[in-house]
Amino acid sequence: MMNSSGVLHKTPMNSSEPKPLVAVIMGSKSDWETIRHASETLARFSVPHESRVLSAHRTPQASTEFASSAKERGLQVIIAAAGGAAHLAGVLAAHTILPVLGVPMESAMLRGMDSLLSTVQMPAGIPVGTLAIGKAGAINAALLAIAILALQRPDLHEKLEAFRKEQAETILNQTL
Ligand code: RP5
Repeated sequence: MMNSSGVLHKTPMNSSEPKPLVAVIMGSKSDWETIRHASETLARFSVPHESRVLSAHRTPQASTEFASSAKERGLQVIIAAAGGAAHLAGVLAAHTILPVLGVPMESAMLRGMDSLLSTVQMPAGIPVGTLAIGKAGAINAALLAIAILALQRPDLHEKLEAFRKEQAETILNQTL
């Protein structure tokens, strides 16, 4: 879990908290400012989730161990955010059959095109569902994770319907 000040926790702070269904993994703490929007969206829908830093390159063993045990820990969807040589989502996907949603981070040098291409161009057989670069991708990864959970959870389906309705009404009521 990661608290509001960005401090990372590997496990829920309180053992009475529900087990996380979604993991929000990021390649660096520097990604938090963007990927926190995924965490906030999951929280808005009251979806239990955990957030932590794991790097395909800097912590390769911990990354593969996390993905290999994710399903048995009760996780149902993994969101993976990384920038630059963004191999995190692909590496996690290689070690689990859970759905992995990749969010390319906007990089300083190439504005996220490097992140996008290295996340999206997976070889056939190991899928990563890749979202947009940056904040929109972070929010949509969470919404897609919720939609996946909603296939078995009518309460989440209803919340998604309500969210869409509210979003449309907000736009239609805008004044210029
Ligand atoms: C990637 O390198 C991370 O996902 C991050 O987007 C980027 C830069 O990381 P830092 O150098 O800020 O830790 O692995």
